[in-house]
Amino acid sequence: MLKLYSYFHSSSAYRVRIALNLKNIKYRLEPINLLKSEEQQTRYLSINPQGLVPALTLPNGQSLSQSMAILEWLETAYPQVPLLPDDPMEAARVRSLCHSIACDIQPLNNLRVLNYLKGTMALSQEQSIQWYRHWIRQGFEVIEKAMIASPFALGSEPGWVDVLLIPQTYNALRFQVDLASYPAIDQIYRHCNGLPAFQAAHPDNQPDKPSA
Ligand SMILES: N[C@@H](CCC(=O)N[C@@H](CS)C(=O)NCC(=O)O)C(=O)O
Repeated sequence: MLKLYSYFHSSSAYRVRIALNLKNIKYRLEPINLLKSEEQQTRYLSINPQGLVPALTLPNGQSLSQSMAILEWLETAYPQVPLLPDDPMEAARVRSLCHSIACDIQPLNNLRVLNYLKGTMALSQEQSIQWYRHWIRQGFEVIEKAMIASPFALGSEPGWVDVLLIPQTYNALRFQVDLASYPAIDQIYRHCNGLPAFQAAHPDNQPDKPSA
């Protein structure tokens, strides 16, 4: 069985959880506690030398890292429920939107970046939160304008844009970014969160979520 190394709050792991669920692929969850720096322990570094979640291991022992590479592999290995359009131009547009989240928002707000800002750069908690919101708002301004379909980002079926947008919107709400300025994103978020594949991937429903 596939094993997904995941942390309940990790938006990158959340993407892969959604994609696996949408494709009805069974997997075993292997929690990696980022708050205990388990991603830096030797055992995990042998699976992903970058020390980031997610990672996916195959039954033959091979491992994959980087959520976008994992999503690409899932499209090839499990094509039955496609999450990317067939048309090359449409698929490129989807990748472009996804990269605007995966390359231009999330890396600026990653835990190690926030720790560096608060530690080495001596930013206050409030300043680091402003930083976090700034990059989400800047990204969402553009993504909002590209959301011209419903109920999913690209129309009647879920796809990669939803797979990336829902975790990023969850993070926006965690940091009190008001979605009133992004009504299309808000609508897609609400719609997806009503569906079993997205619910099962939600941070609140992960076995490694600490009990209150
Ligand atoms: N580009 C990577 C990003 C992975 C990433 O940043 N993971 C975060 C959680 S969302 C992480 O493991 N952070 C641990 C750390 O910063 O030490 C991907 O898409 O998989």
